[in-house]
Amino acid sequence: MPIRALVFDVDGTIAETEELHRIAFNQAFEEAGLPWEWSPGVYADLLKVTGGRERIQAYSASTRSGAIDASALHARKTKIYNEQVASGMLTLRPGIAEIIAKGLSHGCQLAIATTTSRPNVDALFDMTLGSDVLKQFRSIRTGEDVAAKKPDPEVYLKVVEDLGLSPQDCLAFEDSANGVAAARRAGLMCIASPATYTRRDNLSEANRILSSWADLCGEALCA
Ligand code: XBP
Ligand code: MG
Repeated sequence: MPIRALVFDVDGTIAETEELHRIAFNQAFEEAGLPWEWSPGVYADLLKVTGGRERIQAYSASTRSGAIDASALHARKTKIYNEQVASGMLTLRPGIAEIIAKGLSHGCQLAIATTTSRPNVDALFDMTLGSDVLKQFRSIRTGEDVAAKKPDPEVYLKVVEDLGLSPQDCLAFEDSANGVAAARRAGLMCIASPATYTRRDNLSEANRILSSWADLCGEALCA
């Protein structure tokens, strides 16, 4: 079956973003006067809960902290994260720019299926491939567009519907077990390559696992 669309996760797949997310969460907690500091080890466990607001809620419930405004904390965290990204603190994972360029030159549709918030996607592209490249993505579905985040397939199903294709026509790029599960449950083929924070995830549901996206660079990806 020829592949007609490449669908990209963002965090951990396009770039190693999670350390910056962690720092932004901690800064938002400090500003709010909360005695919370997520270490890298704690954060790796917390990543099982997808979505920053949901992560804050889950952590708050586990520490029985009483009432907190998770939405306000998350909005502040998003602002801090955007400022950090805008100051040039992220680079793309090796091979990603080449895969996107190849998809475009072969007439393949491009799309994004992510749990993160839309401003974070815009900020990342602004500082790396540029907003003109992002404009060439036919569908961009983010955490704001879904009722249930990954591993629920909703975000992938929305992308496939936007593209007017069958799931079997689409190839997903993911770095985490939750992301692979979402893509596979939606019926997409999935290639996975673990990021630093997801290196211990079980990615065996993926059709193929790579140590680096650069391993794909010599291959034809789409029809
Ligand atoms: C990544 C996430 C996100 C980020 C934080 O999942 O779970 O929640 O950690 O982003 P995926 P927000 O790579 O599957 O999209 O704070 O914007 O939610
Ligand atoms: Mg990811």
